[in-house]
Amino acid sequence: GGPSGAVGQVSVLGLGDMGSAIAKAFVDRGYRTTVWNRTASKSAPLVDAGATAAATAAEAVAASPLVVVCLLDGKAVDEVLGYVDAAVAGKVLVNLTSGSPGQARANERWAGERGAEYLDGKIMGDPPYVGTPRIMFPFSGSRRAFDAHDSTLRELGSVTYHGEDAGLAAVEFMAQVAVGYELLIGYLHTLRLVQAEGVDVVEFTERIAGSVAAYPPLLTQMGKAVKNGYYPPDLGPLSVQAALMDDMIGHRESIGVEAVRMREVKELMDRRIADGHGGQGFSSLFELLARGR
Ligand code: FVH
Repeated sequence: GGPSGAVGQVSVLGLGDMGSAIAKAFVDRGYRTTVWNRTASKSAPLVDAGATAAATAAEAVAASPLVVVCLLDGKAVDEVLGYVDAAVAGKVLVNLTSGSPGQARANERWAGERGAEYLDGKIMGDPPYVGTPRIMFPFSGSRRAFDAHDSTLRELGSVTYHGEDAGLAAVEFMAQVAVGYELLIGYLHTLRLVQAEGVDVVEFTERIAGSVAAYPPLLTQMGKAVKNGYYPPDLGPLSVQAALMDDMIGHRESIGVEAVRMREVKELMDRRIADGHGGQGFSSLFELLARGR
């Protein structure tokens, strides 16, 4: 450990549910941790655990070579960094706040102008999992800064590095969350069908959870098809799939369950077939999505 016996020094700005969990993880692992929060009372539990509370955000930034920011949103980050300003010189600034790739790139420019290095990170998981492999932290930005501090960052959970473009962690986060939401809205919508037919939704869910576990090889195959622009008949030829989709739409609507997304998929299939690609698979719909409507 370092001079104070600490394994390292880190400052954490923002002690909400997530920020507090992050600060606590560092304290518990022997880091000399300085904390700051707009509402100062939230630092009390961390001070009890061994952290040092800074009176201002600038003091917290000055206290450590590595500064982790975990606030509500980009607006909060802009506000807090606004009154930290030049104190970031020479620091590695790690922003874990949710936000867009554009916000991350703007933050990196802001840091660079003040002589700081910038890492953007996103958090896929909830506070109780901080410090376990169950929570994922994609990072992007300064490779040097990441290499210098990755052992500290890895204390928080499963860490991946996505490249020097500071926006790439946000890209990864938004894409991962988007796939999740797209899958989950389809699942919820299908529960409406299952329930309408008098099937127990919990028992159905246990079965579908098993089915979804078989999807990774299919996703891998479809990813390669999209990358190569060569579309084997995954899930069968579109000409066969389109007939099935008609049946599924007809059934759903016959029991009063809307089929809004299925109708969108069917329209894409019909267009792809009309373009002469009825022998290709579901992944070939990407060609229409790539061109937009
Ligand atoms: N909590 C979760 O499960 C999710 C998991 C995935 C990632 N998200 C993101 O993590 C960021 C922080 O989320 P959080 O859960 O810690 O959020 P809160 O508990 O609401 O704490 C918000 C903190 O932000 C401070 N704050 C808000 N506005 C300002 C501002 N204008 N100036 C300074 N600080 C601000 C707030 O301070 P206070 O209200 O205690 O004074 C909290 O410290 C977030 O991006 C999630 O999307 C969490």
